[in-house]
Amino acid sequence: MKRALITGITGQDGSYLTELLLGKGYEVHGIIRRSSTFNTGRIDHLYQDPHERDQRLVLHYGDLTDSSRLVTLIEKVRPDEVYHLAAQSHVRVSFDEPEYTGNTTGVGTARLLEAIRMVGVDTRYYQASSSEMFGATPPPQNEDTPFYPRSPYGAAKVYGYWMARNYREAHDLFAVNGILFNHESPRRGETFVTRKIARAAARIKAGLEQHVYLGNLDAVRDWGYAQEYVEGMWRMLQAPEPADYVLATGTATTVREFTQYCFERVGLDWEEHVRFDETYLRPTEVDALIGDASKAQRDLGWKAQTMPEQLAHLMVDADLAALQK
Ligand code: NAP
Ligand code: F7E
Repeated sequence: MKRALITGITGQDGSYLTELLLGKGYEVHGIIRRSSTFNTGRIDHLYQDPHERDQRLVLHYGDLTDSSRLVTLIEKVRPDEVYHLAAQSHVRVSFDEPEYTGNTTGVGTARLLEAIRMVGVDTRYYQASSSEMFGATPPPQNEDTPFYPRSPYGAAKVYGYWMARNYREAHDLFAVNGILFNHESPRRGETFVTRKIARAAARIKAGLEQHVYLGNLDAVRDWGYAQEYVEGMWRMLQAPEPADYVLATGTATTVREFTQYCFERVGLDWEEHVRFDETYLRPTEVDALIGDASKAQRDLGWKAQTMPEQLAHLMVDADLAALQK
Protein backbone atom coordinates (compact mmCIF):
# COMPACT_ATOMS: atom_id res chain seq x y z
CA MET A 1 0.00 0.00 0.00
CA LYS A 2 1.42 3.41 -0.97
CA ARG A 3 1.52 6.14 1.69
CA ALA A 4 0.91 9.80 0.79
CA LEU A 5 1.37 12.92 2.87
CA ILE A 6 -0.78 15.94 1.94
CA THR A 7 -0.18 19.45 3.25
CA GLY A 8 -3.31 21.58 2.87
CA ILE A 9 -5.57 18.53 3.12
CA THR A 10 -8.42 20.69 4.47
CA GLY A 11 -8.40 22.92 1.35
CA GLN A 12 -10.35 22.55 -1.89
CA ASP A 13 -7.69 20.52 -3.71
CA GLY A 14 -6.66 18.57 -0.61
CA SER A 15 -10.18 17.21 -0.19
CA TYR A 16 -10.50 16.03 -3.82
CA LEU A 17 -6.99 14.58 -3.78
CA THR A 18 -7.73 12.66 -0.58
CA GLU A 19 -10.82 11.12 -2.20
CA LEU A 20 -8.77 10.18 -5.26
CA LEU A 21 -5.93 8.58 -3.30
CA LEU A 22 -8.18 6.69 -0.87
CA GLY A 23 -10.01 5.36 -3.95
CA LYS A 24 -6.70 4.12 -5.32
CA GLY A 25 -5.96 2.24 -2.08
CA TYR A 26 -3.43 4.69 -0.60
CA GLU A 27 -2.92 5.32 3.10
CA VAL A 28 -3.35 9.09 3.32
CA HIS A 29 -1.79 11.31 5.98
CA GLY A 30 -2.80 14.95 6.15
CA ILE A 31 -1.42 17.96 8.00
CA ILE A 32 -4.03 20.21 9.59
CA ARG A 33 -3.63 23.46 11.51
CA ARG A 34 -4.76 23.63 15.09
CA SER A 35 -7.74 25.96 15.16
CA SER A 36 -10.22 27.00 17.85
CA THR A 37 -13.03 25.99 15.50
CA PHE A 38 -13.26 22.90 13.31
CA ASN A 39 -11.51 23.38 9.95
CA THR A 40 -12.06 19.90 8.50
CA GLY A 41 -15.47 20.53 6.84
CA ARG A 42 -14.24 19.55 3.36
CA ILE A 43 -12.94 16.16 4.52
CA ASP A 44 -15.41 15.27 7.28
CA HIS A 45 -17.16 12.81 4.95
CA LEU A 46 -13.85 10.92 4.66
CA TYR A 47 -13.01 10.92 8.37
CA GLN A 48 -12.16 7.58 9.90
CA ASP A 49 -12.32 6.83 13.60
CA PRO A 50 -8.73 6.40 14.83
CA HIS A 51 -9.96 3.54 17.03
CA GLU A 52 -10.95 1.53 13.97
CA ARG A 53 -8.53 -0.99 12.54
CA ASP A 54 -7.18 -0.44 9.02
CA GLN A 55 -7.50 3.33 9.30
CA ARG A 56 -6.36 4.78 5.95
CA LEU A 57 -6.87 8.50 6.62
CA VAL A 58 -4.71 9.91 9.42
CA LEU A 59 -4.62 13.60 10.39
CA HIS A 60 -1.69 15.27 12.15
CA TYR A 61 -1.39 18.76 13.57
CA GLY A 62 1.32 20.84 11.94
CA ASP A 63 2.06 24.17 10.32
CA LEU A 64 4.25 25.37 7.47
CA THR A 65 5.93 27.83 9.80
CA ASP A 66 7.11 25.05 12.16
CA SER A 67 10.12 23.36 10.60
CA SER A 68 10.87 20.96 13.44
CA ARG A 69 7.32 19.63 13.25
CA LEU A 70 7.70 19.08 9.50
CA VAL A 71 10.85 17.04 10.20
CA THR A 72 9.15 14.88 12.83
CA LEU A 73 6.15 14.31 10.56
CA ILE A 74 8.26 13.27 7.57
CA GLU A 75 10.18 10.94 9.89
CA LYS A 76 7.00 9.48 11.37
CA VAL A 77 4.99 9.05 8.15
CA ARG A 78 7.87 8.22 5.76
CA PRO A 79 5.62 8.91 2.77
CA ASP A 80 6.11 7.50 -0.74
CA GLU A 81 4.55 10.67 -2.14
CA VAL A 82 4.28 14.20 -0.74
CA TYR A 83 1.67 16.58 -2.15
CA HIS A 84 2.52 20.09 -0.98
CA LEU A 85 -0.74 22.01 -1.33
CA ALA A 86 -0.77 24.18 1.79
CA ALA A 87 -0.43 27.93 1.24
CA GLN A 88 -1.89 31.31 1.99
CA SER A 89 -3.54 31.09 -1.41
CA HIS A 90 -5.58 34.30 -1.71
CA VAL A 91 -3.99 36.82 -4.10
CA ARG A 92 -5.84 39.92 -2.82
CA VAL A 93 -5.05 39.01 0.80
CA SER A 94 -1.37 38.61 -0.09
CA PHE A 95 -1.16 42.39 -0.69
CA ASP A 96 -2.33 42.95 2.90
CA GLU A 97 -0.14 40.20 4.36
CA PRO A 98 2.96 40.02 2.15
CA GLU A 99 5.30 38.87 4.91
CA TYR A 100 2.99 36.12 6.15
CA THR A 101 2.37 35.00 2.56
CA GLY A 102 6.12 34.83 1.93
CA ASN A 103 6.66 32.92 5.15
CA THR A 104 4.02 30.26 4.47
CA THR A 105 3.62 30.04 0.69
CA GLY A 106 7.31 30.67 -0.05
CA VAL A 107 9.59 29.72 2.85
CA GLY A 108 7.13 27.03 4.00
CA THR A 109 8.04 25.19 0.80
CA ALA A 110 11.75 25.41 1.64
CA ARG A 111 11.06 24.07 5.14
CA LEU A 112 9.22 21.06 3.78
CA LEU A 113 11.81 20.29 1.11
CA GLU A 114 14.58 20.59 3.67
CA ALA A 115 12.71 18.27 6.06
CA ILE A 116 12.56 15.65 3.28
CA ARG A 117 16.27 16.07 2.59
CA MET A 118 17.28 15.97 6.26
CA VAL A 119 15.29 12.82 7.02
CA GLY A 120 16.59 11.22 3.85
CA VAL A 121 13.29 9.62 2.95
CA ASP A 122 12.90 8.25 -0.59
CA THR A 123 9.80 10.08 -1.80
CA ARG A 124 8.20 11.85 -4.74
CA TYR A 125 7.26 15.50 -4.24
CA TYR A 126 4.48 17.56 -5.86
CA GLN A 127 4.76 21.36 -5.67
CA ALA A 128 1.51 23.32 -6.08
CA SER A 129 2.80 25.98 -8.45
CA SER A 130 0.46 28.49 -10.01
CA SER A 131 -0.38 30.37 -13.19
CA GLU A 132 -0.12 33.50 -11.02
CA MET A 133 3.65 33.15 -11.55
CA PHE A 134 3.13 34.25 -15.19
CA GLY A 135 1.39 37.40 -14.02
CA ALA A 136 1.99 40.10 -16.61
CA THR A 137 3.39 37.83 -19.32
CA PRO A 138 0.76 37.68 -22.07
CA PRO A 139 -1.09 34.45 -22.91
CA PRO A 140 -1.03 31.70 -23.97
CA GLN A 141 1.26 30.49 -21.16
CA ASN A 142 3.06 27.16 -21.04
CA GLU A 143 6.01 25.54 -19.20
CA ASP A 144 8.53 27.74 -21.09
CA THR A 145 6.78 31.08 -20.54
CA PRO A 146 8.82 33.56 -18.43
CA PHE A 147 7.47 34.44 -15.00
CA TYR A 148 6.42 38.00 -14.12
CA PRO A 149 4.51 37.77 -10.84
CA ARG A 150 2.16 40.65 -9.99
CA SER A 151 1.45 39.94 -6.31
CA PRO A 152 3.24 38.84 -3.13
CA TYR A 153 1.45 35.51 -3.61
CA GLY A 154 2.80 35.16 -7.15
CA ALA A 155 6.31 36.08 -6.01
CA ALA A 156 6.15 33.53 -3.17
CA LYS A 157 5.03 30.83 -5.63
CA VAL A 158 7.95 31.66 -7.95
CA TYR A 159 10.30 31.08 -5.00
CA GLY A 160 8.58 27.74 -4.24
CA TYR A 161 8.82 26.74 -7.90
CA TRP A 162 12.55 27.33 -8.02
CA MET A 163 13.12 25.60 -4.68
CA ALA A 164 11.40 22.48 -6.01
CA ARG A 165 13.50 22.67 -9.20
CA ASN A 166 16.65 23.16 -7.12
CA TYR A 167 16.00 20.14 -4.90
CA ARG A 168 15.44 18.10 -8.08
CA GLU A 169 18.73 19.25 -9.59
CA ALA A 170 20.89 19.57 -6.46
CA HIS A 171 19.63 16.66 -4.34
CA ASP A 172 18.17 14.33 -6.96
CA LEU A 173 14.69 14.56 -5.44
CA PHE A 174 11.82 13.42 -7.65
CA ALA A 175 10.18 16.86 -7.46
CA VAL A 176 7.61 18.17 -9.93
CA ASN A 177 5.91 21.52 -10.35
CA GLY A 178 2.27 21.41 -11.34
CA ILE A 179 1.63 24.87 -12.81
CA LEU A 180 -2.11 24.91 -12.39
CA PHE A 181 -4.41 27.51 -13.83
CA ASN A 182 -7.48 28.50 -11.81
CA HIS A 183 -9.57 25.49 -10.85
CA GLU A 184 -12.83 25.75 -9.03
CA SER A 185 -15.62 23.63 -7.58
CA PRO A 186 -18.48 23.74 -5.10
CA ARG A 187 -15.75 23.35 -2.44
CA ARG A 188 -13.93 26.52 -3.53
CA GLY A 189 -13.37 29.06 -0.75
CA GLU A 190 -16.26 31.55 -0.64
CA THR A 191 -14.05 34.62 -1.24
CA PHE A 192 -12.61 33.48 -4.58
CA VAL A 193 -14.54 35.11 -7.38
CA THR A 194 -16.23 32.07 -8.97
CA ARG A 195 -17.62 30.72 -5.71
CA LYS A 196 -18.54 34.21 -4.54
CA ILE A 197 -20.62 34.72 -7.69
CA ALA A 198 -22.15 31.22 -7.76
CA ARG A 199 -23.12 31.45 -4.11
CA ALA A 200 -24.55 34.95 -4.57
CA ALA A 201 -26.63 33.87 -7.60
CA ALA A 202 -28.12 31.04 -5.53
CA ARG A 203 -28.79 33.24 -2.50
CA ILE A 204 -30.33 36.04 -4.59
CA LYS A 205 -32.54 33.51 -6.34
CA ALA A 206 -33.63 32.22 -2.92
CA GLY A 207 -34.48 35.79 -1.83
CA LEU A 208 -31.79 35.86 0.86
CA GLU A 209 -29.96 38.86 -0.59
CA GLN A 210 -30.27 41.37 -3.43
CA HIS A 211 -26.76 42.28 -4.58
CA VAL A 212 -23.21 41.08 -4.83
CA TYR A 213 -20.25 43.49 -4.82
CA LEU A 214 -17.39 42.73 -7.22
CA GLY A 215 -14.19 44.38 -8.45
CA ASN A 216 -12.62 44.01 -11.90
CA LEU A 217 -15.03 42.30 -14.30
CA ASP A 218 -12.60 42.47 -17.26
CA ALA A 219 -9.99 40.04 -15.93
CA VAL A 220 -9.64 36.93 -18.09
CA ARG A 221 -9.09 33.55 -16.46
CA ASP A 222 -8.83 29.93 -17.56
CA TRP A 223 -11.23 28.21 -15.17
CA GLY A 224 -11.31 24.41 -14.88
CA TYR A 225 -12.84 21.89 -12.50
CA ALA A 226 -10.71 21.06 -9.44
CA GLN A 227 -11.72 17.40 -9.28
CA GLU A 228 -10.08 16.82 -12.69
CA TYR A 229 -6.93 18.74 -11.76
CA VAL A 230 -6.05 16.53 -8.76
CA GLU A 231 -5.96 13.56 -11.15
CA GLY A 232 -3.30 15.49 -13.08
CA MET A 233 -1.29 16.01 -9.87
CA TRP A 234 -1.30 12.27 -9.21
CA ARG A 235 -0.29 11.48 -12.80
CA MET A 236 2.71 13.81 -12.52
CA LEU A 237 4.06 11.72 -9.63
CA GLN A 238 3.55 8.44 -11.55
CA ALA A 239 5.61 9.61 -14.55
CA PRO A 240 8.95 7.86 -15.20
CA GLU A 241 10.93 11.11 -14.80
CA PRO A 242 10.22 14.30 -12.84
CA ALA A 243 9.16 17.28 -14.96
CA ASP A 244 6.97 20.38 -14.73
CA TYR A 245 3.51 20.57 -16.28
CA VAL A 246 0.81 23.14 -16.96
CA LEU A 247 -2.79 22.06 -16.29
CA ALA A 248 -5.45 24.26 -17.88
CA THR A 249 -8.52 24.16 -20.11
CA GLY A 250 -7.04 26.49 -22.75
CA THR A 251 -10.16 28.69 -22.70
CA ALA A 252 -10.57 32.41 -21.93
CA THR A 253 -13.49 33.71 -19.86
CA THR A 254 -13.92 37.13 -18.30
CA VAL A 255 -15.26 37.58 -14.77
CA ARG A 256 -18.23 39.30 -16.47
CA GLU A 257 -18.97 36.23 -18.61
CA PHE A 258 -18.68 33.89 -15.63
CA THR A 259 -21.13 36.12 -13.77
CA GLN A 260 -23.54 35.97 -16.69
CA TYR A 261 -23.33 32.13 -16.79
CA CYS A 262 -24.14 31.91 -13.07
CA PHE A 263 -27.09 34.31 -13.11
CA GLU A 264 -28.52 32.84 -16.32
CA ARG A 265 -28.59 29.47 -14.57
CA VAL A 266 -31.11 30.82 -12.06
CA GLY A 267 -33.02 32.89 -14.64
CA LEU A 268 -31.82 36.31 -13.45
CA ASP A 269 -30.26 39.31 -15.20
CA TRP A 270 -26.81 39.72 -13.63
CA GLU A 271 -26.68 43.45 -14.35
CA GLU A 272 -29.53 44.04 -11.92
CA HIS A 273 -27.68 42.36 -9.06
CA VAL A 274 -23.96 43.14 -9.45
CA ARG A 275 -22.48 46.27 -7.92
CA PHE A 276 -18.93 47.59 -8.03
CA ASP A 277 -16.73 47.85 -4.93
CA GLU A 278 -13.19 49.11 -5.36
CA THR A 279 -11.97 47.22 -2.28
CA TYR A 280 -11.92 44.10 -4.48
CA LEU A 281 -9.44 45.66 -6.93
CA ARG A 282 -5.78 44.69 -6.61
CA PRO A 283 -2.87 47.20 -6.64
CA THR A 284 -1.50 45.26 -9.63
CA GLU A 285 -3.85 43.00 -11.57
CA VAL A 286 -3.16 39.93 -13.67
CA ASP A 287 -5.12 40.76 -16.81
CA ALA A 288 -5.19 37.47 -18.67
CA LEU A 289 -4.25 33.86 -17.95
CA ILE A 290 -4.90 31.24 -20.63
CA GLY A 291 -2.96 28.00 -20.34
CA ASP A 292 -1.53 25.65 -22.91
CA ALA A 293 -1.64 22.16 -21.36
CA SER A 294 -0.50 20.25 -24.44
CA LYS A 295 2.56 18.82 -22.65
CA ALA A 296 0.34 17.25 -19.95
CA GLN A 297 -1.92 15.83 -22.63
CA ARG A 298 1.00 14.38 -24.58
CA ASP A 299 3.03 12.96 -21.67
CA LEU A 300 0.39 12.23 -19.03
CA GLY A 301 -2.75 11.70 -21.11
CA TRP A 302 -4.43 14.44 -19.05
CA LYS A 303 -7.02 16.78 -20.58
CA ALA A 304 -9.56 19.07 -18.93
CA GLN A 305 -13.14 17.95 -19.57
CA THR A 306 -15.31 20.56 -17.84
CA MET A 307 -15.40 23.98 -19.51
CA PRO A 308 -16.18 27.28 -17.73
CA GLU A 309 -19.90 27.56 -18.54
CA GLN A 310 -20.56 24.00 -17.38
CA LEU A 311 -18.44 24.69 -14.31
CA ALA A 312 -20.48 27.80 -13.48
CA HIS A 313 -23.68 25.78 -13.75
CA LEU A 314 -22.51 22.93 -11.54
CA MET A 315 -21.30 25.41 -8.91
CA VAL A 316 -24.60 27.31 -8.87
CA ASP A 317 -26.55 24.03 -8.73
CA ALA A 318 -24.49 22.89 -5.74
CA ASP A 319 -25.07 26.17 -3.89
CA LEU A 320 -28.80 25.99 -4.62
CA ALA A 321 -28.91 22.40 -3.35
CA ALA A 322 -27.03 23.38 -0.20
CA LEU A 323 -29.57 26.15 0.47
CA GLN A 324 -32.48 23.76 -0.01
CA LYS A 325 -30.96 21.44 2.60
P1 NAP B 1 -7.08 26.48 -0.33
O1 NAP B 1 -8.46 25.94 -0.50
O2 NAP B 1 -6.89 27.89 0.05
O3 NAP B 1 -6.35 25.54 0.75
C1 NAP B 1 -5.13 25.91 1.34
C2 NAP B 1 -4.75 24.88 2.38
O4 NAP B 1 -3.53 25.28 3.01
C3 NAP B 1 -5.78 24.73 3.53
O5 NAP B 1 -5.83 23.37 3.91
C4 NAP B 1 -5.15 25.56 4.64
O6 NAP B 1 -5.56 25.20 5.94
C5 NAP B 1 -3.68 25.23 4.42
N1 NAP B 1 -2.77 26.17 5.06
C6 NAP B 1 -2.73 27.52 4.89
N2 NAP B 1 -1.74 28.05 5.64
C7 NAP B 1 -1.14 27.01 6.29
C8 NAP B 1 -0.08 26.91 7.21
N3 NAP B 1 0.59 27.99 7.64
N4 NAP B 1 0.27 25.69 7.67
C9 NAP B 1 -0.41 24.58 7.25
N5 NAP B 1 -1.43 24.61 6.39
C10 NAP B 1 -1.79 25.82 5.91
O7 NAP B 1 -6.23 26.23 -1.66
P2 NAP B 1 -6.55 25.29 -2.93
O8 NAP B 1 -7.41 26.06 -3.86
O9 NAP B 1 -6.95 23.95 -2.45
O10 NAP B 1 -5.11 25.23 -3.60
C11 NAP B 1 -4.16 24.25 -3.22
C12 NAP B 1 -2.76 24.75 -3.56
O11 NAP B 1 -2.67 24.99 -4.96
C13 NAP B 1 -2.35 26.05 -2.90
O12 NAP B 1 -0.97 26.00 -2.67
C14 NAP B 1 -2.64 27.11 -3.95
O13 NAP B 1 -1.85 28.25 -3.75
C15 NAP B 1 -2.29 26.35 -5.20
N6 NAP B 1 -3.00 26.73 -6.42
C16 NAP B 1 -4.36 26.81 -6.43
C17 NAP B 1 -5.01 27.12 -7.61
C18 NAP B 1 -6.52 27.18 -7.68
O14 NAP B 1 -7.04 27.70 -8.67
N7 NAP B 1 -7.24 26.62 -6.71
C19 NAP B 1 -4.27 27.32 -8.79
C20 NAP B 1 -2.89 27.19 -8.73
C21 NAP B 1 -2.26 26.88 -7.55
P3 NAP B 1 -6.93 25.78 6.59
O15 NAP B 1 -8.04 24.93 6.02
O16 NAP B 1 -6.71 25.58 8.04
O17 NAP B 1 -7.03 27.21 6.17
O1 F7E C 1 -9.78 36.28 -8.69
C1 F7E C 1 -11.28 39.33 -10.10
C2 F7E C 1 -9.88 39.46 -9.54
O2 F7E C 1 -9.47 35.66 -6.29
C3 F7E C 1 -9.98 36.07 -10.07
C4 F7E C 1 -6.09 31.45 -6.49
O3 F7E C 1 -6.57 30.14 -6.40
O4 F7E C 1 -6.05 31.37 -8.88
C5 F7E C 1 -6.58 32.07 -7.79
O5 F7E C 1 -6.18 33.43 -7.82
C6 F7E C 1 -10.17 37.39 -10.77
C7 F7E C 1 -9.13 38.46 -10.44
O6 F7E C 1 -8.51 34.20 -8.14
C8 F7E C 1 -13.61 40.02 -7.43
O7 F7E C 1 -9.39 40.78 -9.64
C9 F7E C 1 -13.32 40.66 -9.47
O8 F7E C 1 -8.74 39.09 -11.61
O9 F7E C 1 -10.92 34.21 -7.76
P1 F7E C 1 -9.74 35.07 -7.62
P2 F7E C 1 -7.02 34.55 -8.59
O10 F7E C 1 -6.58 35.85 -8.08
O11 F7E C 1 -6.96 34.34 -10.07
C10 F7E C 1 -4.61 31.33 -8.94
C11 F7E C 1 -4.23 30.51 -10.15
C12 F7E C 1 -3.99 30.89 -7.68
O12 F7E C 1 -2.95 30.24 -7.67
C13 F7E C 1 -4.57 31.44 -6.42
O13 F7E C 1 -4.20 30.64 -5.30
O14 F7E C 1 -11.43 37.93 -10.35
N1 F7E C 1 -12.33 39.76 -9.18
N2 F7E C 1 -14.10 40.84 -8.41
C14 F7E C 1 -12.50 39.33 -7.93
N3 F7E C 1 -11.80 38.44 -7.19
C15 F7E C 1 -12.25 38.19 -5.92
N4 F7E C 1 -11.59 37.26 -5.17
N5 F7E C 1 -13.33 38.84 -5.40
C16 F7E C 1 -14.03 39.77 -6.10
O15 F7E C 1 -15.02 40.33 -5.61
